[in-house]
Amino acid sequence: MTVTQPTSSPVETIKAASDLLRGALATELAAPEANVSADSEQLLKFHGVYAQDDRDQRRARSLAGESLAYSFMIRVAIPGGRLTTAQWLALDAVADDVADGSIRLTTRQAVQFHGVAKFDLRTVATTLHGHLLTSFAACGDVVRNTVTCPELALDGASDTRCDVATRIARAFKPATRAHFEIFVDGTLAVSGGDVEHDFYGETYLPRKFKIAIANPGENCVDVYAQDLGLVPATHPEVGDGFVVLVGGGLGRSYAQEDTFARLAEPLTFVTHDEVIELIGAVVDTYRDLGDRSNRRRARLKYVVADGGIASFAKEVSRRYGPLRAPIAIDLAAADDHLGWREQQDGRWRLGIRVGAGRVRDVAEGRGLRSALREVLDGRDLTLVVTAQQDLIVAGVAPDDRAAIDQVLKRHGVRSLTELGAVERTALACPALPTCGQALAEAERVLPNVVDAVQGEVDRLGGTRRIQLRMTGCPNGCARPAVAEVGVVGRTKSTYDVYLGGGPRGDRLARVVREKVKLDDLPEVLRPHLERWRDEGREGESFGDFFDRVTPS
Ligand code: SRM
Ligand code: SF4
Repeated sequence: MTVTQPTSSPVETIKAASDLLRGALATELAAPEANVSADSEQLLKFHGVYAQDDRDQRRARSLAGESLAYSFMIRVAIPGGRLTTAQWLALDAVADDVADGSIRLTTRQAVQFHGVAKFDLRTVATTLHGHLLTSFAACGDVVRNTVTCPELALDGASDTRCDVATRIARAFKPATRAHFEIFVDGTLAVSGGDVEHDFYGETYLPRKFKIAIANPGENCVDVYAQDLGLVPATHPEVGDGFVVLVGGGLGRSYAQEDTFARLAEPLTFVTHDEVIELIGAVVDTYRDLGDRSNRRRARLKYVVADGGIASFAKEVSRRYGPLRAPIAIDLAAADDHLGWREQQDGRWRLGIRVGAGRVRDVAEGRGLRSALREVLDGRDLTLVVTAQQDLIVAGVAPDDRAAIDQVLKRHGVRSLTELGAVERTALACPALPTCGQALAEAERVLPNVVDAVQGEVDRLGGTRRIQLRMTGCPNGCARPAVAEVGVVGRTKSTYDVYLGGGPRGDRLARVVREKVKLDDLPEVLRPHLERWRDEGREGESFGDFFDRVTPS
């Protein structure tokens, strides 16, 4: 594989000059301004912090000659999405004390706070640190939060399997003490003693690097959408381990035609003991071969796509040693993990649907946030954020289920039987007003879009499920590129409509209509849905049907 590295992008220069992610952060965070410099915005990302402004206020403020309404988003990396009761309650307090009153569960099992003032960033970081949580490396050009199927994290898996996300987090968390010094301790050590891992070096990775671990049986984590995916399997010769997939990623840019969504493909099989070293070799390969000149084409998927998987495998094996051939995997449709399920230890867990991942109250003391506080009061439970932006409350004693149901009901949290089929699995990214990249609305209009799509599904008669995912731009944060119906922001008032992904997450959806107004979405979907009703095979999902009958 030949590598040419022309001029580095400006972010590469910022990283190189940052003294391992310090830059001028300490000074700028203490300065009276509400925002930070553009260079510091880039470095803040590594610390899990995004500079944002309230886009609803942009126009009025600019007309009034006022500065933007700056605030910050903080993302907390939670390996496998697993939290203790004490950790959840600490996050709940942060939501009120310094954020906008909501806890936002993400499509990668993390938690975000929006609307945090610059001067409160350290308070949040200290609180997180006190509860063995951190925002460090939740964003930035590093190995990100590893997503794990809740089934592996909660039961049905050996310790070695369910601990992999934590082992990955430990192995690939940057070594620099910058975060602790700047955000937690407040005292900057005299620099020079800090050494970063070789796989990062002073300029870290070309871009973000995402890992997910699927359940052997189903694909709730969208394992094909990852830079590196692990699928537990048993090898006929070496026993238990993982099939390793590489080169997935869903973001693309309207402005740059050589960007695209791509599914990961099999690279090798590793045992549990080998997995960290193999990931290290893939990360090394990416560090060396990833594009550092153009951030839009800097993800691993372009290295794999441009050179081909065979050439990529050769590069990895140069750094790792001979690679075993991968074995076949067969992932079924994603489980949404919702409702009451019995655990292997005889306790129960409840998967609660959280619309677009936004945990908040609808009135003072009433709503999901308050309900969860009440549920956790006097109980020692485990919580798991899912990759579908939902929350599982686990470890419930069998005779305690009714009491928990009552608390949720009193707070207006609807049970599984009260949810519509479309609503049950619909995802949306935050988009406006917080996301600086949003071209159109997503989370805020999701309930209306769900109603519109549900209306069309109801017209078909019977009970059918369909998977809807919506984003405010083609970066694809709610993974619309692999959905049965993907609605992707194109302009302020229009969306591109994608159809034909599927619940197994192993196929890319295809664009069927561009620049559609939301009011026209039912009309665009109707003929496809009617054809599914009339010509679909018994039990065939909409995505599978669309893919079967639509020539590519
Ligand atoms: Fe994302 C950037 C939100 C999962 C692809 N994503 C952003 C930013 C930080 C906007 C920005 O750069 O200024 C968004 C913050 C908005 C806000 O106000 O909170 C944002 N992404 C999210 C979350 C919160 C969406 C959600 O509804 O939950 C997810 C947080 C995950 C986490 O906990 O780490 C989130 N983002 C994803 C996913 C899905 C996934 O990883 O499973 C993708 C597609 C997969 C992929 O990476 O290809 C995704 N986000 C992007 C991209 C495109 C990257 C690319 O290389 O193509 C961007 C833009 C960028 O990085 O410059 C982006
Ligand atoms: Fe923002 Fe686009 Fe991601 Fe939505 S998909 S959160 S609009 S970057």
